[in-house]
Amino acid sequence: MYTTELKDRNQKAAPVTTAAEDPVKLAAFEARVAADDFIEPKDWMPEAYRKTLVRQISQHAHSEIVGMLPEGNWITRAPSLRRKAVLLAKVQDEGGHGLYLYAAAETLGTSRDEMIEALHSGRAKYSTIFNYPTLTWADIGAIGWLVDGAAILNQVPLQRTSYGPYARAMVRICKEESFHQRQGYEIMMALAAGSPEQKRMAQNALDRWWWPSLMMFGPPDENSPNTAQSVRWRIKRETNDELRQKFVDVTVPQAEAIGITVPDPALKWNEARGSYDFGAIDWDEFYAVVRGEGPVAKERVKARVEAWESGAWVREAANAHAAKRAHRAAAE
Ligand code: FAQ
Repeated sequence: MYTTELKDRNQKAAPVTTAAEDPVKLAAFEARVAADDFIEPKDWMPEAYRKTLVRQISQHAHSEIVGMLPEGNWITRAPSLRRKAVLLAKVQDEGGHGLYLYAAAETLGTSRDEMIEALHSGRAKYSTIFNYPTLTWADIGAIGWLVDGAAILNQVPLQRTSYGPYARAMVRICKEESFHQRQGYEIMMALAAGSPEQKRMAQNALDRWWWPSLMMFGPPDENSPNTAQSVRWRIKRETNDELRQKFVDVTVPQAEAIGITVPDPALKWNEARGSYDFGAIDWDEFYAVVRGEGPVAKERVKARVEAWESGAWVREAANAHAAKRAHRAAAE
């Protein structure tokens, strides 16, 4: 459904450096990025590049593990054994994505504990989309179809992001997200072709998840403080608005194909642009959710903190086991 296509972009932005940075090293770094070389953990990099990567990758990792919660809510209530097994596998995949991403961020010199602490204390962000509740089974379809669909469009270009460990983590993640998107769409197809009540459920889920899905791509380019520099460093390969437009163009025909309606009266095919025009996004809502005021934001962070605290014994046992093995190995 989605292809691994890339668009080469190099937006204009002033280089961000600190006074202490060696201009020769900086020039060599910029040249490697411009030549589409991957930057690796032990390579020299500007501090601002490192900082941007830690910010983006750790936020991405947090999104994956917080993103397990809305769907986890439906594992015990999935309508059949098959649906339950598939959903279990999907939620488990998201945990794996978090793991690869935390590991990629660690290669930049930040520790897992620091990142987790930032999430728990509210200093770190995670995607706004996971602060909305999953009210019906159709929401599980809508998340797979729309949320994973949006995530793939954002992540396919990241397979060519300039930082090697992040790019490589994305390859497997994209394959799995592709399966997730299809399973979500298949749930929506089944509901949309079901009883009138099931079809209403599918429509209602689309009504509630459509606009938050468009917000996932971040603020409009003119209000995105990080995009220009990140595109210049080839951390981001496409801008927020470019990806959002792609998402609308690919998703509207999918809704039409199963007979449900995108809740946007302003949505209209624009022949000249070869794209859909769409209505205004409620950016006040977006910023409120970013500030932690989403409908279930407190519940999400509380669930993560509780999982961390109740899992302390596992970390202690693993550490004790590792220490015992190290001690034995040293004695041999
Ligand atoms: N939510 O200047 P920009 C998934 C913040 S994974 C919250 O445009 P940037 C899989 C942004 O951090 C979903 N905050 O920032 C799954 C910045 O604040 P900061 C996550 C947002 O970084 C599916 C400020 O606004 N995907 O769904 C959001 O250049 C199903 C200004 O924004 C990724 O993280 C938002 N939606 O662009 C799992 C992909 N948007 O940090 C489970 C990688 C913006 O300066 C179930 N990340 N902000 O304080 C990216 O591509 C970028 O970081 C963007 C934001 C596009 C998210």
